Parts: sequence; C-alpha cells; structure tokens
Amino acid sequence: YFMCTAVSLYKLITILITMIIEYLRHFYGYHPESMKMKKMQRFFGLPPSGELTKETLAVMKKPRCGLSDVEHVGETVRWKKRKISYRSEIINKPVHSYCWSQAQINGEGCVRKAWQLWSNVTPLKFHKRDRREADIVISFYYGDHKDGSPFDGKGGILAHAFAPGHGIGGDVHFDANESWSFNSTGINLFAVAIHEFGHALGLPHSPDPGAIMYPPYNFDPGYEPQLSFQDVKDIQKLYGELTSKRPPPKTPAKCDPDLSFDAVTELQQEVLFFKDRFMWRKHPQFDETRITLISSLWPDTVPPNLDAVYQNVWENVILFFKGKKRNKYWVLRQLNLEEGFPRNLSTLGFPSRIKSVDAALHFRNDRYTVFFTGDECWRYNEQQKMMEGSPLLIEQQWPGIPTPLDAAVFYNGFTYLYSGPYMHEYSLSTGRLYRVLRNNYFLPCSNF
Ligand SMILES: [Ca+2]
Ligand SMILES: [Ca+2]
Ligand SMILES: [Ca+2]
Ligand SMILES: [Zn+2]
Ligand SMILES: [Zn+2]
Repeated sequence: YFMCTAVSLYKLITILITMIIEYLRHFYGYHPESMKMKKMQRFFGLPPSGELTKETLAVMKKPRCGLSDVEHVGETVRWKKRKISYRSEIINKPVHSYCWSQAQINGEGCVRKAWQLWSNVTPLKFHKRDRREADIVISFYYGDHKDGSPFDGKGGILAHAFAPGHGIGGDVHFDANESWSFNSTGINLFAVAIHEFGHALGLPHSPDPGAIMYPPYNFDPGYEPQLSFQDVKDIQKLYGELTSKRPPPKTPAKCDPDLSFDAVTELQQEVLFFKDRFMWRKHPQFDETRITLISSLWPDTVPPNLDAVYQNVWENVILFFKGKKRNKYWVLRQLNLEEGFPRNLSTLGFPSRIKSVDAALHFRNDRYTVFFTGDECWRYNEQQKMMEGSPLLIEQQWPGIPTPLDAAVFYNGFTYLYSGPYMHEYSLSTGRLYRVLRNNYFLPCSNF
C-alpha cells in the first residue's frame, strides 16, 4: 500500500512539474526563437508558422545583404551635405574589378550608374575621388576584414555598408569571394551596389519586396534594377525631392480598389495571387497575407507578368503560362523546372490562332483543365493529354462574367472567376453565380 502511494505521489509530482514547465514555456519564450522566426517569415511573406520549414530555410540561405532586416535600431542618420564624394578602393584586386574600368552599363561604370539612380531623385551630387579622402570608400574584401563583420565566402552575405558618418561611416564593402557580374550568371554587381549605396546614404531595409532596399538578392534578368516608388519616398524623406521624369514603379497593393490579378492558383493548402513580379500567399491557417516576389519561391525559372497558373495535384506539378510574344508554358516539379520546358503552347493542342491563355481552372477530381481564351473555354484532358472537342462559350458555362477573364481558381468549394477588379463566386456543381466580390476579398486589407 505504501509503495503504491509513493508511486502515485511521484507520478503526481512529475505531472505537476511538467505542467508548470509547460505553463512557463507557454508564457515566456520557449519560443524566443520561434517568435524571431515568425517575425522573419512575416517579413518575407511566408506563412508565419514559427517553424523552420524547408521554404523558410531556403529564404534564409538566399544570398543577401549583411545588414539585419527585422531590427532596425536607433535613429536614421544622414549626410548633412549635398555634395558627397566616393572612392573605389579595390584591395586585393578581385577578378571582377573590371566593372570599374569597362563601360558596361549605358557607357558608364556601374558604380557611377548606381549613384546616379539616387541622385536622379534627390538634390544629392556624387563625385569620384581617386586620391584624396572621400566620404564613401568602396572596397572588396575577403573574409575577415577587421570591422567586426567578416564575410562568409561565396554565397550568403554579399556586401554590407555603414550608415553616414566619419571614418568608416558611409563605407561600402563587397565580398570579394562572390562571382560578380553584369548579368544573371553570377551576382549582379549593379543591383547590389544600388542597395548598398542606399545604406551608405542612411536607408534601412524595406519590407517592400519591390524595393531595392529589400534585403535578399533578387536580380531578375528580365527587369533592369531601379528604385521603386518606396525607395524614392524613403530617400526623399531624408534629403528632399527632385522630381524625376519617369515615375518609379509601384509595388502592387492589395488595398488598391483597382487591383486586378494576372493569375490565381491553389498550391497545396494555399492560394497564390500573382501580379507582375509579385504574389500574395493565402494560407488557411493565417489571416495575414503579405506580398512577396515570385522569385522568392521559384528562383529565376518563372517569368513575371504571367497569364495563368495551375497546380496538377495528380502529377505533383505546377504549370505557368505566359503568352503573346513568348507563347510558352513552364512545368515545375517541386521547385525545379522539368526538362524540355518552357514549351510552346501549341503542344497542348491549341490551334495556331490561340497565342495565349487568359486563365486556367484545374478540376482535380475529374482530371481535366479548362483554359480560358477570350470568350471561349477549352477542355484539356489531363489523363489522355489532349484537348477535348471544340471550345465552348464561357457565358454558357458561367453566365455573368465579363470576358476576357484575368484568373480562375477553386477555393473552399466554390469557383472563383476574376475579371478586372471583381471576383465572381460560382457554385461548383450548378455553375450558378452567387456573389460578385472585390478582388481582395481573400486578402484582407492591411499594410502589405
Ligand atoms: Ca559571401
Ligand atoms: Ca567614410
Ligand atoms: Ca491572366
Ligand atoms: Zn542591405
Ligand atoms: Zn566590412
């Protein structure tokens, strides 16, 4: 009897201790790491699960700027003058130093060109000094270079810069171990220079994925690096305005009442909304949706300004369409492009008059896909890999939708067809139109 009591007492105490620990863990930290992770996931437009998912790891491993993104401490400092000098000091002469001598970009060195982007929109003037002391010293360094932030060899951190100030203030360091280039073969020096120069002028990182001050490296061969609307706004706050001839590109906003989508698709449990170079990811477990770059999930393989996207669950692939001039489609398994792609649209069985598709709707259970082109829709049999019969009129299937469509998706047991700033909700079985909603219905309007 005594033994029995002792055992249950012991058990009881163990249970109590476990409960206390759980309680403490719940309220304090346990999760300082996971909180940090969530913060980071939010910053990069990932579902904020707080867990180190494969995708989170991929984002963390992306080449990037060495300055911290999430915590920006202290006041912003700026240069208290308009004429700023710089000097390019190429210690150890990395092979890539040809940037400085060769006139690669618009007949100028890429450094000069990068400064120009900032001086185009502010009253700032930058001039190069070869010998005398300069405000901003630009150098290439290998590994530890005695400023407390050693470089990490090829990949990872690409560069860092110091906020305006004396001495090392304003200086810009590039990791000499990177394979710097002017195109997309290595790391594009021009793109990184514009970003680092922003720091040298006092700008922190921006959570706007369209901004040059967004921390991960995201050079897109089809998109010439330039300041975004947000970059211009931020730098002008520090130094004042200078009206530029060309308005800077604005990152699409989900609160914009005129917002339309290029494409919408399901992907596992998520719904992805594509627009230009960007996308929003709607995860059923999280209310928050943040904008992110398409290239943050599918690096380099998927082009911007897509026509249509759908996931084929049976074959575990996702298909991207982009037409008019290119008239192609891409098939990705996991995050990798399948061999032989992109392929011509006609290989799916479209007649030659069809140069592009407006939207695609994949019927998972019946294993076919409907493609929308103008006021017609085509039924593609995914099992037999062939187009079924001739096209039908969209209005016969889904009455009330203005054509051409922008996008189409199944979600929560409904069919959603997008046209302009509106989304049309249809019954899955009868095809009856239930509601006409704003495009951001699934992307609650809050900042980003
Ligand atoms: Ca590096
Ligand atoms: Ca300096
Ligand atoms: Ca479209
Ligand atoms: Zn940075
Ligand atoms: Zn350094």
